[in-house]
Parts: sequence; C-alpha cells; structure tokens
Amino acid sequence: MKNIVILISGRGSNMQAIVEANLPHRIAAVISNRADAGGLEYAVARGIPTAVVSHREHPTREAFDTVLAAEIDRHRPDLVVLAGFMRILTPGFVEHFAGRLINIHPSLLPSYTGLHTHQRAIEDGVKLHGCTVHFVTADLDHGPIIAQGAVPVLCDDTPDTLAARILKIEHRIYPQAVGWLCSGQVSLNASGKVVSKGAETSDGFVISPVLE
Ligand code: NHR
Ligand code: GAR
Repeated sequence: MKNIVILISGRGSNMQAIVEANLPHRIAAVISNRADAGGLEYAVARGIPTAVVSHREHPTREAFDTVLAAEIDRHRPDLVVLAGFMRILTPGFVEHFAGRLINIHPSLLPSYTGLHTHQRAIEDGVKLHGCTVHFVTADLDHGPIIAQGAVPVLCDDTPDTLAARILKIEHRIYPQAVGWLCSGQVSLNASGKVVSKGAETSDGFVISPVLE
C-alpha cells in the first residue's frame, strides 16, 4: 500500500474527492499552510492525521519549505498531492520530492498558468477550458502533464459558473490520476516524459459549441 500526503490551503474538495475514491492506498496525512483551511475539519472527521505549517511563521520561503518538507517526510510518502495548495514551492523542495509531487491546475496547461485562470479564459473568448494534473517542477505550472479534462465555455459564463463546471471534472480526473500513479499504470520516465501502460484510447472528443 502506498502512502499519500495531501497539501491544501482551503476548502479541500479535491482532497475529499481523493479520500472518497477509496483508493487502495493510505492517506497518511493532510497538511495545510493555513490553520483556517476548511478541508482540515473534514480530514479530522475522517480520522486522517493533520498538521498545519504556517507560511506566516517563517521568514523566508526556504525556511517554510524546509519545515514543510520535514513534516511531509515524517509520513514517508510515495506521492505528495497539491490540492488547492496556494504557496509557490522553492526549487530545493521540488527537487527533494522530484517524481512524486503532483498538482491540479484549473486550466488546460500550458494555457493560463498562474492565478485567475477562469477570468482570463472568459476574457479571451476561448470555447474550451479545463483542468490539468501535472508533476510539479521548479518551473511554475510547466511540469510534465499527466491528465487533462475539458469543458465548454458558455457565452454567459462568469468565473464562478466556469469554475464550478471545471471543479466537477477535477474531482473525476484527480483521484484517477492518483490511482494510476500509485499503481504504476502511469509513470515518469528517466527523460522526464509521462508514460502510460494502457490507460490511453483514441476515443472521445469535445467540440464546443456542439455541432448541429
Ligand atoms: N511550486 C512550484 N515550484 N511549481 C509548481 O508548478 C507549483 C508550485 C506551487 C503550487 C499550484 C499552482 C496552481 O495550480 C502550484 C504549482 C499558487 C500560486 C501563487 O502565485 C501560483 C500557482 C499555483 C499556486 N501563489 C502565491 C505565492 O506567493 C500566493 C497566492 C495566495 O496565497 O493566494 O506563493 O495554480
Ligand atoms: C481547485 O479548482 C484547484 O484547481 C485550484 O483551486 C481550487 C481548489 O479547490 N487550484 C489552484 O488554483 C492552485 N493555484 P479545493 O480546495 O476545493 O480542492
């Protein structure tokens, strides 16, 4: 059984989706950089060990990341999952967890890296938007892509309605991607490329708006 550590900063709905997927792996801990993260209560109620490492109590990003890495390492994780975790991580931290650190980002990367992705997609008038599960590297939101999900963007969408549509897809692809990585069905090869044993098919497409 693999050990998974999940990092959150807020409500933790992706964490919840991963917990409720009942994967044959142990959620060893949920760690937040904010004591008021809503997701912590859920984890406590499920009997999952929790910890808070507050970025505000550390003078530099390096100091915060050193303490955070030590807290994560106590749980001997095979996989570290960022689920709405909002602090940019230093190259030293990323290197320490290389190949076992993943994130879900609310856009079809490499489009719309960074913050406020839904607002920017609406402003640009794109017809498809979505979410991406990727390995975390020092290059923000540019690590190797594991899985993506797309949704239509509607003419009257607001950032909130679009975010809600995408969140549903996040809750489906993130547990799946965690499962694939833990089972070895999907992995990162020595050249830093994501390789898949059989999870791929050429079926399925999304056209937006739909054809008549
Ligand atoms: N760290 C590295 N090195 N590489 C990545 O790809 C990372 C990362 C840390 C977090 C998640 C990412 C996202 O999915 C993520 C990917 C926060 C910010 C940010 O600007 C940017 C990207 C992501 C998460 N954070 C501000 C900061 O100063 C704080 C913002 C806040 O607290 O609201 O760290 O979008
Ligand atoms: C999710 O939509 C996730 O993709 C996004 O924040 C939300 C967290 O929701 N992540 C980022 O924007 C990272 N910068 P959750 O806490 O309910 O999982």
